[in-house]
Amino acid sequence: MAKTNDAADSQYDASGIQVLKGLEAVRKRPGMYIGSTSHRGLHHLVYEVVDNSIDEALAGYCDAVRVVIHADNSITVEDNGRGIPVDMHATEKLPGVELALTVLHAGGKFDKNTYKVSGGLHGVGVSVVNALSEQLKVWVKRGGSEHYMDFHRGDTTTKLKVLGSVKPKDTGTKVWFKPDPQIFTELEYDYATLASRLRELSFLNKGVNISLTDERAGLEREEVFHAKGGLKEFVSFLNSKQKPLHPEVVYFEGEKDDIGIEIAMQYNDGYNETVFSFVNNINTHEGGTHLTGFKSALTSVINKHLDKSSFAKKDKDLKLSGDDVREGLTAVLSVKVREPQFEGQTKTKLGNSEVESAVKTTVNEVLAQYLEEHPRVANIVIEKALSAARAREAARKARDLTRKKSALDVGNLPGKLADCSLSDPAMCEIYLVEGDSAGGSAKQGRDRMFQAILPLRGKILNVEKARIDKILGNEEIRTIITAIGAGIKEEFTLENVRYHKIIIMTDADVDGAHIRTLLLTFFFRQMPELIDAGMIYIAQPPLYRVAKGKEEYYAYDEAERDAIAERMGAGEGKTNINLQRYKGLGEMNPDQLWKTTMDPETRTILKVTQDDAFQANEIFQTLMGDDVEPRRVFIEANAKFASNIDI
Ligand code: 0RA
Repeated sequence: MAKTNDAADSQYDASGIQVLKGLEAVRKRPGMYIGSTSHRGLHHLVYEVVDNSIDEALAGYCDAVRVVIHADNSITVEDNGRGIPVDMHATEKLPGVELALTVLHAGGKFDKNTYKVSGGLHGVGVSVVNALSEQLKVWVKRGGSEHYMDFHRGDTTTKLKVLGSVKPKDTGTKVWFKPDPQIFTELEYDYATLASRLRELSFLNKGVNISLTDERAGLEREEVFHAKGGLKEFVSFLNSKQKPLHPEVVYFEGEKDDIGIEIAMQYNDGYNETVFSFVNNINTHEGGTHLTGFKSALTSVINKHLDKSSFAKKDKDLKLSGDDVREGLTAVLSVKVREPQFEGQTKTKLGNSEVESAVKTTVNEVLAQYLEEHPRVANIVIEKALSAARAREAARKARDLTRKKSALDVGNLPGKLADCSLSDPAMCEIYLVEGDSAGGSAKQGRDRMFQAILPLRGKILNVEKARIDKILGNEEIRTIITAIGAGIKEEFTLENVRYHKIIIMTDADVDGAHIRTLLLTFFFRQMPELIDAGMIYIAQPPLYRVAKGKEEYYAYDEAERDAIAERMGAGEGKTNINLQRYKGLGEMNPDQLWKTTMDPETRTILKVTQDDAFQANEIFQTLMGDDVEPRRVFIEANAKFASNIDI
């Protein structure tokens, strides 16, 4: 590692973090480079290396990537690209491969033009993986030789050497690394998490073979991801649990103004919109200009087609909204942009304005022509959008009839809501509480200054299977929307959210897990911006109370309970220890609920984040779709919900 031992915090001056050179900075502030040092960051290491291989594929030099999870949770990533350069860099006096692995951001330095759009959410390069690995080894086949070197926590331990000769056309890079336990709090790789991202990459990079092998004892398995049809296969995969309305996936691939554009779409008979967008293989959760261009073109093309068609007479008063034309739509949009600007809460929103017009023009042209040439598909799409519009219209009329003000208007706060006194949303939180009795305790126990309580009775509607009119017809859901105050879907406005912490508090049993999942599904589908903004939380009520006389402690799992009991002398045969298992929130009195679960000084709340929208979508489909059995099995096995919904 570069010698920057004097690089302390004082060096973080106004001119920015660039002051710290070398990998010391990465080890000091790993979170800044890979986001987290737990599950997410651990997996990010693999993506960082794989992204480099995929870049080789994008540049046209690589068509196979192999990923192996070894028995000790170390990782190998191997590709058949050109191999990292091994020649001496003229000024830095180090071989290219050593530069790439020991200097921050060295990746593109020596090859800016051919090295394509470069993925990697943080774009940090393989040197970061090196810095955060206890050990890293690299083999490069290039120019007829196999080269090797290794590292320890970012420091070179074996200088570049030649191992032997290979056929000159046999080229590629193999990286093996072992994540550093000094850095990571989580060291176990999750096969499903890696598989999901690698599958996604194979869809996004047509024709590249990506294999994943798990060598860990008891977990042995292997999969090969390969999509000849690219996004077309992606959409078929996403729709595999749905009933498509037309057999063929609408597909387009091309280039405009130096921007690569690939789009695939297909309608199903459900009511959800599943539109994923990517920029340079990065999932743009928060959308951006490419998605805006796509959506506005879709709405306008379909409306234009409606005007021209024979539908126009009977539905001429209906104007299809964006939500209408996207009901039941599964689509993936992938663009390749040379200098992407990422913005937004999670830096996953594309800012480049030129991309909007390129995508819009392209979709306008291509889709209009497609609808002309495929009248049967066009009719199906328009029927679907019209029926969505009619449902929306009916829902609106029903609302207008039953009350003067819209039910979703904040002027009409629900009676069940015990609101807080403060009005600055940044200071305020709302607890969505399962059941009236726990709701009552929460109301008494809360700090009414900043904590609002909304008790929810019984199960809320499963939005995965319902259409907007039914969703809005459900009282529990309407109450939640009104209390939050920011609308849903297209009309959702983050600035109007009335509480910056929305905390789901359910019982620690199967029913509680189900209600929590229903609520998360609702937020995921109707207000995904809340998740991106990091405003959804899950309360952590204790499972046990351990008491002896006036002393009482709360435990959040069995191990903690036993440790506390041990400390109180359970092992010495003391019998006056009282162990209570809480079956529901209602068993706690207001004071206990405050102390254990609501007091910001002492409580733990888990923030709901969404690592992988694609995997989350699949999970919600499985959990909330028509099949009851997989849902039951999943919920019983995962009281803590799903591993990728990093809660
Ligand atoms: C810098 C320049 C070139 C390739 C690479 C890096 C490269 C890095 C990795 C990491 C994993 N696999 C990789 N494959 C390639 C361009 C080399 C050239 O100009 O020939």
